[in-house]
Amino acid sequence: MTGFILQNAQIATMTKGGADYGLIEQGAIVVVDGSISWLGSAPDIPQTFSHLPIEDVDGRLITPALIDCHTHIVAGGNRAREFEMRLQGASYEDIARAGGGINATVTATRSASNAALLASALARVDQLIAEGAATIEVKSGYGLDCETELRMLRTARAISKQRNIRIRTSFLGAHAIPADYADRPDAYIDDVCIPTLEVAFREGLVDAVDGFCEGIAFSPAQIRRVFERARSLGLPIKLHAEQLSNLGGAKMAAELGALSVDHLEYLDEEGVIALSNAGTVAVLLPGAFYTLRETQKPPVDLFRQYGVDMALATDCNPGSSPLSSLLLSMNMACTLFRLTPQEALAGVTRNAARALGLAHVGTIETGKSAELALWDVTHPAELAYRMGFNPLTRRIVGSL
Ligand code: DI6
Ligand code: FE
Repeated sequence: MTGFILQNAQIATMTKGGADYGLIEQGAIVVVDGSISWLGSAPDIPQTFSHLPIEDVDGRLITPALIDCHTHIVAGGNRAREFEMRLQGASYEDIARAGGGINATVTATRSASNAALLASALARVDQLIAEGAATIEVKSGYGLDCETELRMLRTARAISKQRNIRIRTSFLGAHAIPADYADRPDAYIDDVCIPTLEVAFREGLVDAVDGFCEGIAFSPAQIRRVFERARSLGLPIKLHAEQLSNLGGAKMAAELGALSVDHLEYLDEEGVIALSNAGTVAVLLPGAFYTLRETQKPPVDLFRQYGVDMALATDCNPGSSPLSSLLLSMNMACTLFRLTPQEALAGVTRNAARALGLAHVGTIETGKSAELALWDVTHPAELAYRMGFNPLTRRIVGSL
């Protein structure tokens, strides 16, 4: 048995029901073979661990390693030109309808080499790792043809061969209607999206299935067909829903047992109740809200009232959220959506794990994987409070 003890720590366990971050002051964590074997007050460390090396962390804060549960981190090119166009008055939807937006990134992704796709993704992944992330969800959806969707998913898997990070992939074939199917979204779903899902699944490239349910993308009925195929393959589902308008996508996804529904600015109370009944996580994406200068806020008070767990993610993508900082996402969620710093930290740890269906990470508890972040702060609220400052001392991800 190999292991070590971290002691003289302030531990934000983030366990459910734990009052105020589940804090343990003057705490110790015993890590054996990559798992948390014990945690508590330093004087109580059991004798059986007395042979393990001890590291004094000088009163620093330990949290679960961070989890980014919604990214489009594999993508070709960038859309800085659209940023300029929006500053001159064009809306995100205007640009999408004129053939820009997601379809502009589709063109760039199709023409990018595998090496270029991986290199640009790794630059963004490294930013997240530098902030203590140990798990990143990565979506396809900028291929919209079989070959490029598979290349995106293989690139996502390749990230975890290059870096010490867990990657969870989501197949997002139903992200946008490609130009060659412009007026035939149903044909795209039947002829491209579902067959590509089947091929990707057989190659072991898919951990979950996502979609974009919106006026500029797919209807709930179209997404439902993709989800029914996903479920018959035994794959979990999640959905971009109610970002720009309320089409009822979140309710449909929740009724099919979705792990999460994401964005949700336009979700109504009926939708919130559907999430609550299904135990579906609400993933908030303040980077997209900020970038698009949205004014409609997600229904945070209703999520609290109905006990819907809120996760937070970067939505790292070249169009609506060119953001690769979870710490800044936390700050934005507090300032823009009025989350508490504790809710923000739960959003990138415990609830982000739930949004990905991962039971063994996201909190600091006996038996869970020892995936930890060590911070040079005196109180956990500091993580959400600062902007553009990274107090990470170290990431501990022994078991990955
Ligand atoms: N919603 C988003 O925020 C991203 N995808 C989606 O369905 C945006 C993707 C992009 O603009 O490239
Ligand atoms: Fe997204």
